[in-house]
Amino acid sequence: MTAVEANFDGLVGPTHHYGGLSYGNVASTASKASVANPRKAALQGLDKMAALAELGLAQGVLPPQERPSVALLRALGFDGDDASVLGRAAAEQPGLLSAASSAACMWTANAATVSPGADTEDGRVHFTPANLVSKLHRAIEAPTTARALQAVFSDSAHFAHHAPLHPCPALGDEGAANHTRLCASHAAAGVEFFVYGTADDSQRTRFPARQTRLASEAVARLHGLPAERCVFAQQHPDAIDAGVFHNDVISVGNGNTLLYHELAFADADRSLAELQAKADFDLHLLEIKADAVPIEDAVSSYLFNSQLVTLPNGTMALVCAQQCRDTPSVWAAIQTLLDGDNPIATVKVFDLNQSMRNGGGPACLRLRVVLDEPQRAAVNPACWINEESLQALRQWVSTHYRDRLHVDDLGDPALLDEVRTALDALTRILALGSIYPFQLP
Ligand code: SUG
Repeated sequence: MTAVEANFDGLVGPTHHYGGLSYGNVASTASKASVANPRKAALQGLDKMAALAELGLAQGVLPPQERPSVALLRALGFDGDDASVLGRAAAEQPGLLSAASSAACMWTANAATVSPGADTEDGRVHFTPANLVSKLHRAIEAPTTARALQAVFSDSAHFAHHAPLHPCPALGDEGAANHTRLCASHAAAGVEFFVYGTADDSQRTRFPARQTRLASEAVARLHGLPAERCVFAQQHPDAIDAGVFHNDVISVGNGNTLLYHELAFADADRSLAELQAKADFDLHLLEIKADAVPIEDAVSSYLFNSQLVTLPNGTMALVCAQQCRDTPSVWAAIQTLLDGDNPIATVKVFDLNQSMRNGGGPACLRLRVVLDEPQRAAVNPACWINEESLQALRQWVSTHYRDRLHVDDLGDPALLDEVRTALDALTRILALGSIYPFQLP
């Protein structure tokens, strides 16, 4: 049986803005209250999806969530009709309104942890939506994410959906951003590599460590992964304090290759030896030294948030943000990789600046789902990216999105109407049925 790795990118929602909501994510803090361009953000994301589909990769799309979340604001005591809720929140608690309006679900690497059928006990693809408890604006994503994933991967013969872990700091779970899978080929059983920031909810870093070991272990158990094919490694605390809030900001794996920074892991030698021991294939462990790329350059360029993808010809491409080309140490490191004895043969550069300014690079924007042929055939067909869906989605964005959005605009009741009109149309384009709160009875 053959299998492909599909990338499901998050479609950037119409309320994309810079709220400064993610303490510990240096780009988010630096961009606070600057003017965003939601239309450009969504089109930049679609351009990346189009290019990966063009390379011959299986590319899907996941829908954005309904924002502002009037339900969150009501639950926090703002009442009256929708316009009054927004107006009061804007006047009294603009930070809460920003959290309720965040388009952060675009970063689908945080939507869920996904284990391919080749790795799981029952042969099904297992999904656990991330609870994202570390940040209010992200924690509210989980219930709708769960519904969206079930709408896209609905056939229970092929797909198993778990509930998000109980939402509490001890079980902080940020999904696939802290998880990668190494394998000889996508169809073969792999080794699942879980990276956590802290063992439980004790905090030993200046910036928050968002993922706990307890959570990663629970996900591995739920997915029915054999212990002899799982590795749990701790993130280096200095990396977290340099702005590495998710492990995918400092390492990326694909197939038999793991690309990582010297400062990625707390006990790198032990963790990587365990990884090599549990893999029944030769691993390419590609370490980038801090002398070559200082951690600050790694964080500002998002080198390790590049997507590492296997092309149909069997070589790998590094799909990076243009900040990598603009950072001399990083661009030099990429040239060294391309010249080296490893599977990475090409680099593709993308302008994802709208997302990057909130700390979201190429790999943040995608959720990887490995699918064998029957599983691939069972995916909601309207969620695949092809010429037709791209045209419909680009047209949809151009019709419904603003080209300028600032935190001060979020209380505008017209924005809520625009969003609902847009999302209603989107559920038809992506054949999702009713998944949004405003569509539910
Ligand atoms: O959770 N930024 C996101 C970025 C997530 C990146 N994902 C991965 N590394 N996989 C976060 O910090 C900023 C929102 C704002 O400030 O408006 C934000 O949520």
